[in-house]
Amino acid sequence: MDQMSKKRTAAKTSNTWNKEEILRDYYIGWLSRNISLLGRREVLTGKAKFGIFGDGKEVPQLAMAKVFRKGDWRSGYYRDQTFMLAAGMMTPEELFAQLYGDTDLQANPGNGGRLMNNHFGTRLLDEKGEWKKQTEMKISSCDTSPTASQMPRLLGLALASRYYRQDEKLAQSDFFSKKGNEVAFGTIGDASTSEGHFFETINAAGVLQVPMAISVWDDGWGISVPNKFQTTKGSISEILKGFAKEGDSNGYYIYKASAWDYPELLRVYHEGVDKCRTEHVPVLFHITECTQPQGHSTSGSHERYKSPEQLEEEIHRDGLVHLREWIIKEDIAEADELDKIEKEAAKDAREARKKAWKNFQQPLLDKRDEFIKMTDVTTCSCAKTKKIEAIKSDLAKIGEPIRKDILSSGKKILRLICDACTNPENSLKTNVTTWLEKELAEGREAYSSHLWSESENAVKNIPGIAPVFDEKDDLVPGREILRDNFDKLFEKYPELIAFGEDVGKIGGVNQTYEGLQEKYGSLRISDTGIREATIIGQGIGLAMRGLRPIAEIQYFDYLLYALELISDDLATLQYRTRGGQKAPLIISTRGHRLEGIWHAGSPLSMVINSIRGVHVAVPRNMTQAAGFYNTFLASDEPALIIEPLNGYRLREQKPLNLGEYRIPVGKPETLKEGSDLTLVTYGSCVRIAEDAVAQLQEFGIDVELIDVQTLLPFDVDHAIVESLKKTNKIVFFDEDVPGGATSYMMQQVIENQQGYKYLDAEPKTLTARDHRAAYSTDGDYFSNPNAEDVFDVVYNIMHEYNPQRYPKIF
Ligand SMILES: Cc1ncc(C[n+]2csc(CCOP(=O)(O)OP(=O)(O)O)c2C)c(N)n1
Ligand SMILES: [Mg+2]
Repeated sequence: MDQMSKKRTAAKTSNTWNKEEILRDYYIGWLSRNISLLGRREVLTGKAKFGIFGDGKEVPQLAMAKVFRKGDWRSGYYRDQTFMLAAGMMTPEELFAQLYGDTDLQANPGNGGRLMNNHFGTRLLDEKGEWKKQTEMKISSCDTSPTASQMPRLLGLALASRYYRQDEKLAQSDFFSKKGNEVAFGTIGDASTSEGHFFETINAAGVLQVPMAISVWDDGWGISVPNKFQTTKGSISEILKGFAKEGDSNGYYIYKASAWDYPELLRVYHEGVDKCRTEHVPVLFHITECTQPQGHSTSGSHERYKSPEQLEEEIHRDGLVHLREWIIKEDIAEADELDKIEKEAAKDAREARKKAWKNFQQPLLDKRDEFIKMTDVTTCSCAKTKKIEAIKSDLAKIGEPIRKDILSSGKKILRLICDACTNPENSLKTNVTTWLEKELAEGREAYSSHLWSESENAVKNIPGIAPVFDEKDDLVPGREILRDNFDKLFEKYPELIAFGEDVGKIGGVNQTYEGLQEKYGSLRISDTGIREATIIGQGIGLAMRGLRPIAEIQYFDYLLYALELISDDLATLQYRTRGGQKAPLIISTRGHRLEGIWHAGSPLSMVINSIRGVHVAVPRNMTQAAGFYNTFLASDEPALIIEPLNGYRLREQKPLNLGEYRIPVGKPETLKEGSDLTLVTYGSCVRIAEDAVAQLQEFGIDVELIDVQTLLPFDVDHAIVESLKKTNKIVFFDEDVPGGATSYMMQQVIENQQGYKYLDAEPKTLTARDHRAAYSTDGDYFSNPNAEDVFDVVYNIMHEYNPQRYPKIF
């Protein structure tokens, strides 16, 4: 650490306190407090929908901000507003803009109105969706609301510093890191430490020894539930003592300090973060005696569960009050000067509120006025009917109109316009329709963009490159195709890393990374503990810092442990930041058709309905699987690739252009053309379908077999409906539950692609049973659909269609 920043951190030079800096802290503390107080009022008076604030946690955050440098990361929660102000990462106006849900990205850059207030996120991407230089920014990864969901991501953010320090090639650039000197700061409430994600992360970071600095803001409560019901012995630092580093052991530096003790907080943050940064040892700061001057959030009042004595005691414990007393006691400033600062802070908070509100409201008022003016036409008498006038006057009376008020008035007016209103020039109908179209498009941009990447490297822009084969080559086991393809990829992408349970030393349970750890080192191909949630968090954090992780979940069924993060964090990241952040993580797993309840690998509807925003590829063999890795690595988006579990030993022709060929995403492949019926499936079910199709052919039924290849996105060019136009009959087949992924496919084809227009027979789904798959071959037979079931379903449709030609068999 250089001398200058040492001075800054200590706020003290040769035993004299740096007055200017301390008074600045005092000002920011009070500015933040006033924002909390005003913010709550904004909700109570109806200007904002919900509010949660940082009051009572100001002082420790002032200390944390002092040791937070450019290139550092935060992964925290809604209490950190003082930190964000003190670190210069947010302005007071932006805090209010968030509270109102302002969709103006200039005013509310973190998320453009998509998230409730105090969910902090730095814009890491430029307008084109490309990375900005991370070492020149102080960065907050964008918050998520589920308690402790910030923790697994934090692990990856911290771990990235290790890669940038220890990998020679990566250490050469200073774009994402300066030789791994960045600390990832985590914050969490005392009650949220009860979550599994917290403990899993703590353990993993202790094993990995990463520069992670976690602060627990301990106010003794998780909404209305006190500490004693949350934490054994009522103290997180007490029970984490076993994690403390001892001598040469791995582990943590653990600090405990009171939230009102400013000089001590400066000391512990300075010392702890310094060690964390230089030694790459994780640090835990247990900050006790935080308060909640206004209770938990605007959703309730703490008078309901805190006794009058407890409420009174909190007032005396207030960190800002103690800071004031300390400043006076240390002779740094006198009471008058502090009074002035407090007044100034209150005034600045009020002004910020006013400006942010005007910025938010004025465009809406203008929109409303413009709308009313635009409806004021005289070309047709219907424009002046009583009903329409009433709608307009109701709209004009709304003091604080929002988009919804205006649009809903527009739609209601449209219903009342007479049919004669066809004059294209300035007729009410034309005006209102044009207005609605424009406003709805604007609303879609504000609220529905960036579920998927909109950059040049979006998956949809990555064209396919066909695999090339030498017909003379022998067939090889499928796993070798994956292994040799990975080999090419590790060579091609220095930032590529892979990890998971058993991935390192033995190269994966199916040996798809065989020999690669020896070749590329144990940093790039590594084993992890059994900890699915943090395997995913590790991947998210690493991907956000410019690395290209493949995080392996050993079996698809175990993805459930990590689903919360994939759904809440990974899938929403681009969306919730409106294109401000991304994590191009590839999740690799294997599924379909092994045996028993927890290895069936088939509950696809579990993912397709919860992780929109992540691509889902369901390759039928390893050639296709390898091609998907190649495609997704060329893109900047997250993906889940489910390798077909029973295909590792099956022999396939090995492509010559490994690492290069790319399977296009969202493009089904027709594996066999046919004229009688379209059979749609994916993954390992393709092989069963092929068997059934051959059996059906013997009975004169010519099936067209389509492998959808990816479920998200699904058939982007609407190829399946083209098949249906020819066959007029369709079956959707998989081994998910009834109403699962087959119903999704059916909705896509019958409704989205308008397939219903071409049906000559009832469209059918063929699925597994409602229960999970039982053990053994017979268990599978009675749980999952098999080739005979496919035969029966298809044959019976043909029988219904033409009973003479296809007499009933079964
Ligand atoms: C997974 C999950 N469960 C429940 C909630 C609802 N919730 C929001 S905050 C909160 C209490 C958190 O308390 P603590 O971690 O001590 O933080 P504090 O608000 O006291 O700073 C709860 C239960 C949630 N957001 N996520
Ligand atoms: Mg708490």
